[in-house]
Amino acid sequence: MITLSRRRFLKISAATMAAATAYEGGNRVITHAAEKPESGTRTVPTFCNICFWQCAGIATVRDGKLWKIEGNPLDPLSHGRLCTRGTGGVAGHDDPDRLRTPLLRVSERGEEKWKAVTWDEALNFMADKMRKIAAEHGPEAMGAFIHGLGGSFFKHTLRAYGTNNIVAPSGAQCRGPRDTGYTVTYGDDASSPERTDIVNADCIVLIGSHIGENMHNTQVQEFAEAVGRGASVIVVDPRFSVAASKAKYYLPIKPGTDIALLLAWMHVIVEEKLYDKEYIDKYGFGFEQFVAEVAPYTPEWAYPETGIEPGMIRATAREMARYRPATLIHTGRNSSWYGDDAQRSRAMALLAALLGTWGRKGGLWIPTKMEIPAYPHPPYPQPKREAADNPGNKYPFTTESVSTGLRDATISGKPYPIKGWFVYATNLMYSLPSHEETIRAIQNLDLFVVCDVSPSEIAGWADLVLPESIYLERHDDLSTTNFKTPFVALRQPVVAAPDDQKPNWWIAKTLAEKLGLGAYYPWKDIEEYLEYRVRAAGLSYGQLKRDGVILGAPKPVYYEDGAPAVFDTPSKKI
Ligand SMILES: Nc1nc2c(c(=O)[nH]1)N[C@H]1C(S)=C(S)[C@@H](COP(=O)(O)OP(=O)(O)OC[C@H]3O[C@@H](n4cnc5c(=O)[nH]c(N)nc54)[C@H](O)[C@@H]3O)O[C@H]1N2
Ligand SMILES: Nc1nc2c(c(=O)[nH]1)N[C@H]1C(S)=C(S)[C@@H](COP(=O)(O)OP(=O)(O)OC[C@H]3O[C@@H](n4cnc5c(=O)[nH]c(N)nc54)[C@H](O)[C@@H]3O)O[C@H]1N2
Ligand code: SF4
Ligand SMILES: [Mo]
Repeated sequence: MITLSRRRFLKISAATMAAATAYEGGNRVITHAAEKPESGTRTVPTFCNICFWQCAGIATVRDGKLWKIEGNPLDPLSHGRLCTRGTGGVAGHDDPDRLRTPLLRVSERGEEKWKAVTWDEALNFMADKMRKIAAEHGPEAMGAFIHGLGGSFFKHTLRAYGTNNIVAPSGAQCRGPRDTGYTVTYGDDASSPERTDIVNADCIVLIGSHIGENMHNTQVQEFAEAVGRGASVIVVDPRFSVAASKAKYYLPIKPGTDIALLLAWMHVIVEEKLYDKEYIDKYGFGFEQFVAEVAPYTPEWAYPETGIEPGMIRATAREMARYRPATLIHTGRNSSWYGDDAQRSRAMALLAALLGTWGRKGGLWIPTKMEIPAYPHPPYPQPKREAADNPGNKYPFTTESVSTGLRDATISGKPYPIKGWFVYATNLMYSLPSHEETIRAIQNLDLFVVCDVSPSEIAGWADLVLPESIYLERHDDLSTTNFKTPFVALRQPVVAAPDDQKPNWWIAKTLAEKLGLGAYYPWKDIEEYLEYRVRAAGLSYGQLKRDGVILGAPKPVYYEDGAPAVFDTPSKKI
């Protein structure tokens, strides 16, 4: 087995850096010759990037040094409180291990020998190789693995170049099966952040979701509140999680047997007629077939499967029904677990429907979003071949790209060869199953570029490593995430990047210009882009810069308040 040596990579990149710039260690203060060192305290609103939740925060700089970040009280996600990872985010700025300058490999892949190069050299190298790949194999032969909001400008450049082979961990590695399960049931997915009305729920069912440990800020705050007011909590987890320690009912299930429990719960709810008949009559389709399907799955049948006693299965089914529709069947998030995950999520979605909780207060709200027009750009060229990650629609129900599928295509050369990889903010060596297969795929590439903030394991394999400035040193695209309240948040630089790191938008734009695709970036700098978009939505950019967050007019999020009950399924019903 080929092992990864992050420590060696670190050593080399640090040695390269020593030659490239004089780095003075952890507490470097940036001063430009003519300027006086900054003194006093100032605050800058921005939003967090340590996870995808995008909580808005306010960062403080004291005497020119990044000091701390706290929640922005205007933010409906954080309510002025960040999680411990979010408050720790400032450490990224002074991280002595961070990448500092573009690095070009000077040896074989897998051997870690690098030279520091300028951005011009780095992006010329990348653009030349991308042109060659497009000429020899077509632009679709360039693939990308991109995680998070910071990748949006790279996606733009890659689409302008002509490839549709852009994948993300959200599909095969994270919430893909869940969103498939909910989409086949309701015609819409579980959303991100999840549409979970924890704050209004009287009964909360956590099936493989360890709120508190997974740190999703809004959910943790709402869960603490719900526990405080005595909501009934049912936790199903093989492991005694923190959430389990707060539960009224804790069901230590055998791993991988959730579907058996879910079928038995639904059996009890149907048999004892505890379901929401009115809701099912109005929105449901195929209820008779459903009743017949769950008939054999008694709690006695589920007991040896799950290890949960029949009495406990009945008691918890009744508890859920007792509080409906304010019973929240939490959708979970990461669901790429055992291979039956989409069906497991589908069963959870159906349980929620049986209790009439989708679109209901205390259940699963209907997301709203601030609509912000895009900055106009020429249309993308139409790729000549279908995306390589899901050939022949092998996974017909997936709502996301398939990251392992792009890797398979790179190994097999089928449905066509993939010759370039661009990897942004995802550490494939650890997060994609089987790093042996990832290494095999990498050996087939003509170009392999990684953009990261730190010398990740995957960066150790790249031909070219692009160092990004951390989120507290850059602008990004606007945050207009799905939520109960429409809002927009701005990320803006708090401090300058300490070395030769650059923001994603600058790298993506400069690369596009070198590829002759400058027409896709008709703006001079990111603020021109952001200001255009904010104004086009009828909002004030000045206000957004000052406050960090602008709330939109509230929209109904429950059916009873007028949220539209639309199901984009073949039957137009649940
Ligand atoms: N601290 C921290 N927080 C994070 C992340 C992180 O890396 N660190 N990652 C973020 C990301 S990307 C995501 S997607 C989320 C993931 O967070 P979650 O969506 O909560 O998912 P998991 O962490 O995969 O697992 C949740 C729980 O499922 C339990 N479990 C395992 N097998 C079974 C089973 O067969 N049945 C049942 N019922 N339970 C089972 C586990 O014991 C665990 O407690 O967390 C996010 N938050
Ligand atoms: N065995 C196992 N595998 C899993 C999971 C599991 O529970 N167990 N969880 C799965 C899930 S749910 C997910 S979402 C995936 C997540 O897997 P990944 O997508 O790999 O996410 P992270 O591990 O957070 O790695 C993020 C990378 O981005 C870099 N980074 C951080 N900030 C920035 C930035 O601002 N700019 C740039 N350019 N880079 C940045 C970090 O240095 C790091 O190298 O893993 C999946 N894989
Ligand atoms: S949940 Fe924590 S890490 Fe994630 S965006 Fe919010 S504060 Fe940052
Ligand atoms: Mo995830």
